[in-house]
Amino acid sequence: MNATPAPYRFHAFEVSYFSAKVRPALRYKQLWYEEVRANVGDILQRTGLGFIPILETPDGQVWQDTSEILDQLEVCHPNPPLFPTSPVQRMAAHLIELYSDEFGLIPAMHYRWGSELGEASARARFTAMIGNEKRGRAAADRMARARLMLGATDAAAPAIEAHTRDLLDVLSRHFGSSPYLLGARMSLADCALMGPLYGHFFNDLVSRKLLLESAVPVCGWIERCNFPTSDGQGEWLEGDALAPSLRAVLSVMGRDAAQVLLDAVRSFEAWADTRPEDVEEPPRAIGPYATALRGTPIQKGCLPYSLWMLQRSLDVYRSFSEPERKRVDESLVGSGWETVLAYQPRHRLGKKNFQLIFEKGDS
Ligand SMILES: N[C@@H](CCC(=O)N[C@@H](CS)C(=O)NCC(=O)O)C(=O)O
Repeated sequence: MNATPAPYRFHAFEVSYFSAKVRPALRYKQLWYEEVRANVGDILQRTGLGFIPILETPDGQVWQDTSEILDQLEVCHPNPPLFPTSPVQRMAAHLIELYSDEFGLIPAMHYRWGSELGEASARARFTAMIGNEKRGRAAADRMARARLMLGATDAAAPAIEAHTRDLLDVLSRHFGSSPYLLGARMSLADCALMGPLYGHFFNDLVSRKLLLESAVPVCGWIERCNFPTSDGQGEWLEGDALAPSLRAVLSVMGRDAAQVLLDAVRSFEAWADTRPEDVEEPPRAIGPYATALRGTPIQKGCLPYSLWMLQRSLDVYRSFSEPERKRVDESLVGSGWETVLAYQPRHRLGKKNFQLIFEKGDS
C-alpha cells in the first residue's frame, strides 16, 4: 500500500470513459482512495471545466485531465511504475493513449447510443445512476447528441463496426498469450485502453454482448486491469520489445486513427493561423471538419484538445536520442503511426488553470 495521511477522492462515474482510464491506475498503485459520484456542477466550480473525472489529493489539490492525473500519480507514487522508460515501449504506450483518448470515443459512442437497444439501455442506466428521471434524461439527451458530433453517425456505422471487429480480433490474439499490452505488467497503455473497453464497451449492453460472445480474452484482460494485485504483476517484455501480436494491435489503431486525428489537428491549425490576435484561449470546439474512416466520409467536431494530445506524444518522441528514435521508427514501420510522428505542428498549446491556452510566442 502506498501510504498517504488521508485518502484520495476520485470523483467519477462507473460508465464514464475517462474515469475508466484512471481507476485501474489507483488500484495498481495500491493507493488509499474513495470513489464518489461526480457532480458536474461542483467540478465546474472547482476547475472551470465540467469534465469527469477529477482527483482530489490527500492535501486538498484538485487534478483534472486524465493524462495529467496519470503523470502526477507517477511522480508522487513511482512504485509500481506505470510509464515504461525504454523508448519503444514508452512510445507504444503513448500512441495507445492517443488512440484511446482521441479515436476510441467514436466506437464507444456508436455502441452506446447508435442503436435502439443501446440507447434505451444507456438511458435507463443514466437515470438509475443519476437517481433522477429528469436529470438522467437531460444527460442522456446531451450524450446522444454528442455521438453525432463525435462522428459516430449511422452512415459511418459499418466502418466503425469493421474497425471494432478487427481491433477485438487482434486484441484477443494478443491477450491469448500476454496478460497486458506491454507484457506481464500493467502500464499507461492498459489504463488508456480501459476507457473505451471498460468505460463503454463492458458497461453497455450491445458491446458487452459482443465482448462476451466474441472476445473472451479481452474480457479476461479487463478483469486483470480492474483487479491488478501486486502478486499478479510480472514485468514488461525484456529488451524494450513489443510482442508481434501487439504490433498487429498498433497497426489496426494507427491505420484507422491516424487520418482522423491528423485531419482534426490540420483543421484546428488552419483556424489558429487566422485567429484574431487577442485570442489567448481557443474555444472548446471550433466546428466540424471532414475526415474519413475506411473510405467512409465523416464529419466530426474539431476539438483544439486534439493538438494538445498529439503534442504529448510528439514531445515524448522528440525527447529520444537519434538512435532511440530510429529504434522507435523501426518498431512502427507499416503501422500507420509514421505520419503522426512525422507531423510538425505550427502551433503549440499549453494549459493555465486547467484551460487550454496558446503558448507564449505562438502566432
Ligand atoms: N481530456 C479529458 C476528457 C474528459 C471527458 O471528456 N470526460 C467526459 C466524461 S467520460 C465528460 O465529462 N464529458 C462531458 C462533456 O463533454 O460535456 C480527460 O482526459 O480527462
